[in-house]
Amino acid sequence: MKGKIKNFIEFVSKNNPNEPEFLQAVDEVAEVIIPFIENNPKYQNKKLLERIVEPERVIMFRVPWIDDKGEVQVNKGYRVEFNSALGPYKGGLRFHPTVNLSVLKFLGFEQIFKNSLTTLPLGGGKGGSDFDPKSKSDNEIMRFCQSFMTELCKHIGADTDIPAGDIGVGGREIGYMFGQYKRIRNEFTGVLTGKGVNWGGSLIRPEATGYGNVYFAQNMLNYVGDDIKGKTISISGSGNVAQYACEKSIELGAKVVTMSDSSGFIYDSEGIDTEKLQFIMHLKNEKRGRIKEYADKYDCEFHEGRPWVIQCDIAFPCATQNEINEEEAKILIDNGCICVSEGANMPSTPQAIEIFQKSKILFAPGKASNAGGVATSGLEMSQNSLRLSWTREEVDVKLKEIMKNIHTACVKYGKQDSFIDYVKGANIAGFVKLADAMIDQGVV
Ligand code: NDP
Ligand code: 2IT
Repeated sequence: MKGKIKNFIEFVSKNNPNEPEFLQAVDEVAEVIIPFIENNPKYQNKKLLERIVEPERVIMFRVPWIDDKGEVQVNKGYRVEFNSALGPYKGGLRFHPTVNLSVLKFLGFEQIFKNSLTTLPLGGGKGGSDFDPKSKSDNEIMRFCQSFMTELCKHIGADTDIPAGDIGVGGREIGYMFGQYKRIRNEFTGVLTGKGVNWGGSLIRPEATGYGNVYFAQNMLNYVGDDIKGKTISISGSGNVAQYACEKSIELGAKVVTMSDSSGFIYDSEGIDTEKLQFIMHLKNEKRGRIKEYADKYDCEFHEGRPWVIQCDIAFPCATQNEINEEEAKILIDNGCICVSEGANMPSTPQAIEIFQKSKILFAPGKASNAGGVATSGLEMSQNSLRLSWTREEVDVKLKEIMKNIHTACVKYGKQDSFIDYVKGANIAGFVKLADAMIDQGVV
């Protein structure tokens, strides 16, 4: 078995040179799915995994724009349309200087399995640009988004490919891109999700990834007779996912002691309360400032680096990929951490995951625990098609139900003698639905 997995990884590596993040994501899936296929003849001799690792289509384009000084700038634009067996391509857009094909292929690949887990009719895709939105004016952001959409609008559509937000892409960027799409295509459709609630967006979509992650953690804890109430929580990041993971954690009676950005983290031993969280939301969403300003205002600790050195019962990594390494995983375990639920995509390195699993703590991979965001995007698409909007409560009930169902699916396929292997559970549950659809649809 080890040989089969090794051969497969070598094959993918040879076909996709210089794509370490993509390979990391494929490796995690292959370790689980190759043995599963070995035991299930139905999935053999169809080259299913070989087909899944090859995107159906990759679009790369030039994004020229003019900055406030009148100078021409050029960025790279991408959309990876990975798999449409379960529905139109669906997944976010990331604007960050670290964006490249490897990063977007890892995200698109993860998205296929995640979207399958949501139980909604969603294929997988991802896109973005190496554009850095930091310290750009609103006008520069608008001109960039318009140029980006001028090309992207040729490739997407409400029944083809429906992008949304991710790092560096929030309500403001979605608004500018939607405006340009509508202008060029002369169509008011649900071509993007994460739209403003006045023009087709869904209530709870901004909250959904963070809330969904907390719901997933609560499901894991409840399953072993525990509860989030009274727990000390460490969160990384201070963007969309982190903010709403913090809000829901506070609401459910936990104490959140850290948040971070790329400069460092704040440690508030008293706990971040609702009022302090409002300060962070204003700081990050309106002022676009640095998290250090929180430490200055509330007179608490600020440190460079990542928050995993702080004692916590639960960790919610909500910033970016590979932000918990082996050493940090050991520190978390030594400090008594009992649950890690990934809000970000692939925030734990493979070595860190191994530590968590050996320690048998509750560990949820992002494709399961952060699926609430894209699931609520799916609900936004449903509302757009119906041309009506559901209340906050209606959407929240559906989100909770979806997270519970994902948890149940993970337990079904991941149950071991003494713990639940959520990595195995999520990968197999995601794969089965996808593979069945691919078999039904023939070799395409
Ligand atoms: P935001 O842009 O709103 O926030 C990102 C946060 O992470 C910021 O605090 C940012 O700090 C920090 N960050 C980003 N890159 C790095 C880095 N290289 N090193 C350290 N810190 C970093 O993004 P989101 O909250 O939307 O996304 C966070 C994570 O959640 C990503 O992994 C994303 O893929 C994932 N995700 C998002 C979903 C969504 O609906 N938005 C859905 C599912 C997953 P700074 O401001 O200093 O850059
Ligand atoms: O990683 C993700 O799931 C997202 N960034 C959200 C994608 C979406 O289409 O809502």
